[in-house]
Amino acid sequence: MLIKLPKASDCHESDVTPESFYLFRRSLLGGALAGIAASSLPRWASANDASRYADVEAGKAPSWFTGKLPDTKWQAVTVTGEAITPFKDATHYNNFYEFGTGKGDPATNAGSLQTEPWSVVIDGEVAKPGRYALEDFMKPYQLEERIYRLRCVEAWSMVIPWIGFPISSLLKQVEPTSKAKYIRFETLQDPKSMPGQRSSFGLIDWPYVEGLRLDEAMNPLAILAVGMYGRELPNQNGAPLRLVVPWKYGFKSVKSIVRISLVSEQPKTTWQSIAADEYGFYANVNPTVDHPRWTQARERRLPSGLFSPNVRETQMFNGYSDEVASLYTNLDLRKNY
Ligand SMILES: Nc1nc2c(c(=O)[nH]1)N[C@H]1C(S)=C(S)[C@@H](COP(=O)(O)O)O[C@H]1N2
Ligand SMILES: [Mo]
Repeated sequence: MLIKLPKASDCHESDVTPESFYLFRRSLLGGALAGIAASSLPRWASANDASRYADVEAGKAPSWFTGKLPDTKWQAVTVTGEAITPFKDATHYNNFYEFGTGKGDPATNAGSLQTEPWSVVIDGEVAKPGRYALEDFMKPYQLEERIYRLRCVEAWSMVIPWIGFPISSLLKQVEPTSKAKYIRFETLQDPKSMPGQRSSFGLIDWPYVEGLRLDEAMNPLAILAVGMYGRELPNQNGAPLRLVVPWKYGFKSVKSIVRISLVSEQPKTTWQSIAADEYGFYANVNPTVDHPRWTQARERRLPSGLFSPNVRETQMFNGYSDEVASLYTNLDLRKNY
């Protein structure tokens, strides 16, 4: 976010949407594409994997993930009329400062992140705290595909097909007490595998922390993701577990989560600590409230180039007003940016 933006252009080019970037139509997919015996599965369960999208690199999915994948509710939420960002862009243009501040650094460096074994701590104001191996943590949840816009505070955006489950389902499991008012998420701290945490880039007080009000976390759009593009999360996108809150700027969507705490006070978040006048706790996408150093009225939809900047108008709550505006009826969004 400590970046120089190209001068925002006023042009509104209609998006070019190469066919290959769209979801493959389900009717085109046979079991053969999935590399599995289609006859052993119900028809609707075949080929529900990375072959749904063009040019997806195969990963090394853990068995708990591949075991759950056939039962995924595909396209549980989607965007219409907007192209899905190519996998290559979504995985090579990243913000993950633990692996460097350049957009290509996470793809280059995140291979050092060990995602297996992985454990998640649930603590704070809950009836059922605990420390879980990720495969046990995931047991209760059915996976859903959520195709969401992702709008970075730096004024670029993508459309990403996530795989995850609603945070409301997690909260049902762990039973917040009446004192729980916020939920706080913490990224792994491991300087051995995260070069950004050992560099002299001393601005950030690791680990990366984010948070939501409890009613925001309960909103059906708020998910914890374990996959994208029909496969498990690539490390640079926050494997093995990350937050996705599509109506907020991307920095709220904290990656590689190891601790989830229910708390009574508003948590102090990483970007607030760095520059409270630029990055607020709420961070709702809002085209009418500019960042002190640039406009938030428009965004570059990736892929974006010099000759096809692919600029579009930013929408209130990133286009999710119908679902989330009611959370903020009593809040001054100019003060609570
Ligand atoms: N731990 C951690 N989480 C993070 C970040 C980070 O630097 N560290 N960057 C955030 C920002 S600014 C954005 S835009 C999104 C980017 O997610 P993506 O790389 O999957 O597109 O991750 C967010 N989550
Ligand atoms: Mo961002």
